[in-house]
Amino acid sequence: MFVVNWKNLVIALFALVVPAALAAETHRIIFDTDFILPPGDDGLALLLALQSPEIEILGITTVAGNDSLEQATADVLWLLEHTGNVEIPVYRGADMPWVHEKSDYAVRRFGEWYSDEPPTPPPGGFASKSAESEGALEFIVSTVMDNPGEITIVAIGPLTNIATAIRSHAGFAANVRRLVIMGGAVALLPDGAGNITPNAEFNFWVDPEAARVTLRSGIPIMLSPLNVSRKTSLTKDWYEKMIAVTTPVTELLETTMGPRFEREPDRIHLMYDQVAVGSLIDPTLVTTEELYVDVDIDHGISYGTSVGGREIWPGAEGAHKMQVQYDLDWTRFIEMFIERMQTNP
Ligand SMILES: [Ca+2]
Repeated sequence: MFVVNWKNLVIALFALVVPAALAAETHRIIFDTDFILPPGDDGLALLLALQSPEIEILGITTVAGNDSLEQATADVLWLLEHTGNVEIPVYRGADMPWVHEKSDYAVRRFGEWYSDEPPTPPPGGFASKSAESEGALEFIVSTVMDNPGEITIVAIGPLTNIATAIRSHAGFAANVRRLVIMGGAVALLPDGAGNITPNAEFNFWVDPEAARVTLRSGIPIMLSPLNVSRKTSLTKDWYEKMIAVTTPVTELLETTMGPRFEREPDRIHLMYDQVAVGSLIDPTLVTTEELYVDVDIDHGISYGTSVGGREIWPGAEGAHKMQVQYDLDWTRFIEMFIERMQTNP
């Protein structure tokens, strides 16, 4: 007679289920970027994602920000080709913010988001890999809707593509697993000044209307604002530790970052987008506070400024709560970053 030994059955089931639960979660992500090559932050953030087994990049979507859309697209294709990642598809996104128009101020200050100049070739010439014919909006919406509740979006440029996806499809926001954003600066927390106007951070300032729609969408958000970027401090000493081991990635870093440290050996460089990616890999690296965060879209002196509060305040009735990073274990972060750069993929 067959008798079920319940104890053995439970042990067998436990052995099957527990290792899967304990295994590190792999984040399936869409990487949305106003890409610039290393030593620029998007380039280093992409290298960190590519070199990290916790992250699977389903596709890269480009947006105007640090540079024009076409330059960002050409440069990200180049980086993928030069790191042996040609299988990752790249989709062109928005080439201008929703409302913000080119201004004399924008031309004088950082960023080439408004530019319609043809892209200049990356070092050694354009990649032979091309962008997909499908656009970023279609890719973002279809990937999320085909995998409800499973896809994380890492958005490290102006939020034009993400907000357009939210606006274009009623069910989209509810089906995004989570959104990790580099953007904003929160005056309520330490180090909350802006970097493009006195109080506005660059990504949010380029497309304030898109930032507001995204932050109000109800998607669970982890925000990596300037407050936490300012806890980083990449010095020549750390750079030299990074390139002390020779791999294809550290050779690429030596070529791209080396001249900067030779020119200015004492300068301390901040890391922005890299922190957003790093916090997805290991959330214990950052300290957060849950705040309501909204974005000023009045075309006055605070256009594009993010405001964080512990309670809703007048004018911010549509704001949502999100995790806002304001501190970082810098040593543990940079040691992880260096270790990943030195790992052969
Ligand atoms: Ca960026």
